[in-house]
Amino acid sequence: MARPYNPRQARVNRPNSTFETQQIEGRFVNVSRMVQTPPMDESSALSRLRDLEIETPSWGYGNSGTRFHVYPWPGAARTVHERIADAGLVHRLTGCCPAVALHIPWDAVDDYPALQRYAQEQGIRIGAINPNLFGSDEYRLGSICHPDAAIRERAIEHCRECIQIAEQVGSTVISLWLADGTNYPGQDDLRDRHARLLHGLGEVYASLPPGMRLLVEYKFFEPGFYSTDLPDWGTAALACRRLGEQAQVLVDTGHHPQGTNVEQIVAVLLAEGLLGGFHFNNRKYADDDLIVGSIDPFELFRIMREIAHGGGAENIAFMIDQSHNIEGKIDAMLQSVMNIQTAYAKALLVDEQRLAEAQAEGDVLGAHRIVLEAFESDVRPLLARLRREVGVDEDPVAAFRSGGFADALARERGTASVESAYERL
Ligand code: RM4
Ligand code: MN
Ligand code: MN
Repeated sequence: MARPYNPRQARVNRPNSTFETQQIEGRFVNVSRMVQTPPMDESSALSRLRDLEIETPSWGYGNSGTRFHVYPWPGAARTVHERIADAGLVHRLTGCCPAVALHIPWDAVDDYPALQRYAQEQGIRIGAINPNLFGSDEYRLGSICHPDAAIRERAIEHCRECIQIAEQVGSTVISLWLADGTNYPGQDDLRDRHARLLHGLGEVYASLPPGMRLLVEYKFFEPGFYSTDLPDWGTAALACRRLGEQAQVLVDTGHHPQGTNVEQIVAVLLAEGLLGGFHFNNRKYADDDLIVGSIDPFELFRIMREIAHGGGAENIAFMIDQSHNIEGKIDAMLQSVMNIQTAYAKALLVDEQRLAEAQAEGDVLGAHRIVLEAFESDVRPLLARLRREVGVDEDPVAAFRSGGFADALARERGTASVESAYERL
């Protein structure tokens, strides 16, 4: 039997919604972003592309591997200074990566202002500071959700230390991912863990200076295989709502179960003013941290379409979070950066006017074709023009490959041998 007709439900989010429903919606969502915009011309697309800044991760420049083996890469960065230097090279080759994210204590130094000066010498700045709440024996049962209050306090203290580091290097973003979780049903009390989570995040939030944001990252599994304490965007959003305006959600594109509609999460977080930033990478099965857009470029396009369409991109931190097991680090980072630009350029070409009309007319496949048209456009000439205008090579990967950089780094740094956790036993 057909469900009874509910006029309010039928009107929600339709262009002809009544004043009453608009008011109800307006309390929660930013209705102004629904205003139609004309199709974008090339120079507007270029200026939006020029504004797109991508932050690369220090940990993406070093050797990394799986639990089976770490294959060393000739010339891979070994120290924080080498990681920053590589991020600087990526910026020189692409013209759009002016910041590098740090992971503490992986990138810990004694003198942070000196490290910031070093980054400046490399032509970049230090971006998000990532507290590391998993790389120490005491975190076996969690960090800020640990059953022992003394460990929880140490974890919170580490976050406070990271806030101070951020202040010293002039960064305005703390990017927090918790490895907290459990492996077996019954291992710990889920509601108690949630309470500890909110308390711990509250303590960290209270230490933020004005103007600094706390980006809360979620992940549905790993290293916890039964539960993680921040498993999804909903839990992260609930926490951020409680914390206040300086807390926003960080979407790592590899942190969802198979088949999740990531662009819809992005759309809702944008509408709610809760999208703080991204960790871009690509996945096939798990948290694979592969090159952005390498497995599913259409998903990347759909995500960037929400950014292009929604506006407000200036407040979003576009960060890469990937690690490379069998490939060259800098080459991989360049390919990720270029893939993000490609997806964004295509997303900017969606004919919003025609799409809104097709949607209003209920032209299901007409609307779909308009989105596909943009995805199928060849944006290489547009990106070549962008790169010429910012003074870099039209193909940064080709420039890296032919520029002798890899050989020079391999000569200078050699090939470090790295052992995996198993091999150390
Ligand atoms: C996690 C998560 C974090 C990253 C670590 C290294 O899976 O994505 O953002 O800092 O890996
Ligand atoms: Mn991440
Ligand atoms: Mn991850």
